[in-house]
Amino acid sequence: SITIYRQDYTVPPFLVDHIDLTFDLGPSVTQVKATTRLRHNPESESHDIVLYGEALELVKIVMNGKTLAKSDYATDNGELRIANVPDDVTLVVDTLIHPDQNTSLMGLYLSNGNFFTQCEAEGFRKITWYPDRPDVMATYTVTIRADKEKYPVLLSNGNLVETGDLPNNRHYAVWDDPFRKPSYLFALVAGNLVCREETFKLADGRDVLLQVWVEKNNLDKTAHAMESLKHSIRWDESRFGLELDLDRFMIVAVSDFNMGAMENKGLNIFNTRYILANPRVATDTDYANIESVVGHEYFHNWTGDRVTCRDWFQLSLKEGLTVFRDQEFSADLTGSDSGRAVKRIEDVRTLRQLQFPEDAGPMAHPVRPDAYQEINNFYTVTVYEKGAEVVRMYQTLFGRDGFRKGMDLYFSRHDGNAVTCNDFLAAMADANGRDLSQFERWYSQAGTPRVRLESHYDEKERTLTVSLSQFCPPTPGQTEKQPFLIPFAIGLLDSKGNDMPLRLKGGKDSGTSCILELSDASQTFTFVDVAEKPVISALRNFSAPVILEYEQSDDELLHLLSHDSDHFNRWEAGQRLAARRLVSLTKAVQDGQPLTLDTAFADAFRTVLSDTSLDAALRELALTLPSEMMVAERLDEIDPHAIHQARQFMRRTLAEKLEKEWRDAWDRNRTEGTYRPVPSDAGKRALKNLALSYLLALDNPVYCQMAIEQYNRADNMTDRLAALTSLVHSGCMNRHPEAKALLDDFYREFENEALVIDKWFSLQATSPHAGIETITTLMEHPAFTLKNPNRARSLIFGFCHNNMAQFHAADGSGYEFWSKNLIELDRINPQVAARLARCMDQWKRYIPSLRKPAEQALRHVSEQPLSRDTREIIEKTLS
Ligand code: DPP
Ligand code: ZN
Repeated sequence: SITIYRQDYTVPPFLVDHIDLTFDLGPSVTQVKATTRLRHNPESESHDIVLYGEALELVKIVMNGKTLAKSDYATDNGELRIANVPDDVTLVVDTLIHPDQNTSLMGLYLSNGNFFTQCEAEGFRKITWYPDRPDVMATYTVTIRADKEKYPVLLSNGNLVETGDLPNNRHYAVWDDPFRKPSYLFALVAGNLVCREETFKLADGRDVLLQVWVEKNNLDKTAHAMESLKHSIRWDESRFGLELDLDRFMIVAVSDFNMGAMENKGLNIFNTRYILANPRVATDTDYANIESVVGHEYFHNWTGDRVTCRDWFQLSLKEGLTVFRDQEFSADLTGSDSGRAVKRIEDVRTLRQLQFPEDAGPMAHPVRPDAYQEINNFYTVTVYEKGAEVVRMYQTLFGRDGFRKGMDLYFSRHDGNAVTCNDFLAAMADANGRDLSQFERWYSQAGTPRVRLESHYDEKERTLTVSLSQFCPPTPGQTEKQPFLIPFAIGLLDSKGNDMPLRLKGGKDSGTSCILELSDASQTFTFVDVAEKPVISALRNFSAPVILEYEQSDDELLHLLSHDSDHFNRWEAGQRLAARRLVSLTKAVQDGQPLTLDTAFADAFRTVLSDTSLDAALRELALTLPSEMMVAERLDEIDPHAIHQARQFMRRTLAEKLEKEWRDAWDRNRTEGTYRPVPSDAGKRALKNLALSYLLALDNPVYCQMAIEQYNRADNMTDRLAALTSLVHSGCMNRHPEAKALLDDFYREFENEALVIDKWFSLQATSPHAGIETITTLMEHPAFTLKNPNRARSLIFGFCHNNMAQFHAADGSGYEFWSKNLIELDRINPQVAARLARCMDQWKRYIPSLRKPAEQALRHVSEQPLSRDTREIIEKTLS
């Protein structure tokens, strides 16, 4: 495969002023006519027009009125080049495409008989030959013609300017988008859909039309998405002064979708999973995800659409920034400090669980990658979540106001343009009068930096010296790293647990929390007037995406767990206490030693569980043990079975020792009245359901019964699904026929709700009791299909990604299952397959007995004909 390098960027030889697109829609054949006005780019030395195309049937190309002969252009590897073209040209390109054969879900395709498009990153080239690159921005006029009965609704970006009837029961609609946009933001939807709509008043008094389009049977699941959209509009107005620039904003839900959602200008297209909700079918987590994804796509209207990326290496310019914005949006909407902390903890958990391993594995890449073979493979947690952490650090360094100044400058400089990560950095630097050249390393260097903390308290001088040093391990292609600029938030607790006033030597008072700026390989900071030996609260609120190496004693961690005013670090202290023990328990399992858990630890958990002054949501987070993946991250060699046993042991022991408290938590956190997906109620449900899952670890029929009753009485999906999941995952299900009947009951009840059936597959696929036979049986279920990404993910990814104990079966059957399905999926949908390929990222760290079958499975896959997407991942994983 060809590797594309960031350094090779050249400006487009021709720019597009306007494109006229006409679609004659048919499922097996669609005709596309593209009329493009091109103009030579004075910044380019080339006079060649370069168009990109894939899986297109070219009918003809007409340039300035003259039909081109085959000899007038050259085609090679998806490129069509017309050499030595005059400065101003009009190109008319006629192509045929075949939506019903398009299983990749890129370009124009069918889902449940309706037409949809997905063009990011390079899907537009599956619609017509075009300079399909983000730095070519044009206005669009789109005419859609289709059968009136089958496709009553015809949508595209911008404003609807004309509709009418055509012969043969066909009709048409014309849409005009006045905002210049790159082709990846183009969208078309045609089909039998209905919408919830509302007129909404913007801050400047303008009325806009908001619509959420779905299939008819889903109209009763659109209220939350609409509410979320209105909240998003208000929030962007008040926090960033950014207004909706259109008269009409549409969201469409589609069941077959590779990603979460897509920010096409004025016509966002969403995976149904991030739109549809009512209490019967959606969990609290679904509600929260919908709010954040609706926000995310809406916020892209400014950070992504109005200011877009110059090239795909700059992806994090829009994604890191927009993830940061959606994180802040969700945090602000909770309306409380503890709500903000809950959101922060969840986001950091995702980063550590998914991004840290990526940064330490074969696919490690900088937030702004230097090279790729297939750009779809770089829609990663590094670009998104680490990218968001990088943006957050500007805010940590400059404060909310300084950050806002930088944003304002960014828009005033770049509105309407395609720019780079460095342009964003420059806006932040200039608005705050600061040289940020060192900060740029966050974009260019891969890997998770490690920060080591050592401290010394001088009783006589009443000083505390804090030494920080940083080191970033090598990553593929980057052996040496330069020091990063790391904002390191710190606080000091006295023996009573109170925050101590901080004063740096030679500096002024810095309140009770301050940011140390670590910029050298190592640096020492001295605090003066420190009245007693403090307990250090380090890296408060996770002020930088680093791994902190600081050995604190159990006593110190227990002190932080009970008293830290920084909610994040209270949670962190509990996680560190638990992780430390999980690592030793794992070693004990491996050495055949007896497993024990100390009373001090159990007591600390008891105290948190019983502390009703703490929000239920925070308690739930604190009492959730680090995942198996997190434990694996702390070990040089991964022994999945030992890790699983260690964690199960800890869960069971905490269940036994805290049985009474878990019971109380289950009893006292029932929510009153009708279901509301608000943070306070959701937190209670989370704690109650965590308690239930601990109690079920006790294998006591009383608790099985309790779960069965919760299932039967539940008036919402959160409680119902939690009860069912606990029954299945605890093994209760296998011992009690009454419980077993519930799985079938659940299926029958929700047979017509695709998203709930996904949950049904996934809860079984992730069960520690689900061996390869269970999974194989599920694969044969009539409701299973590889073609629908959500369904494929629920079962196959559920098993391969989220069922560590079973996927890593000693006989290699899990890996064989993986390779077989990967190969099959790759023929259908390369983008989704390449995600599945990532399950083996860590194979070189497995224990030797697993490394062999893992390598065999990888080699087997690499010997097959593969898509560019999957090939890139497999080769990097093996190298
Ligand atoms: N740009 C989309 C998103 O992250 C993904 N295609 O919002
Ligand atoms: Zn995005």
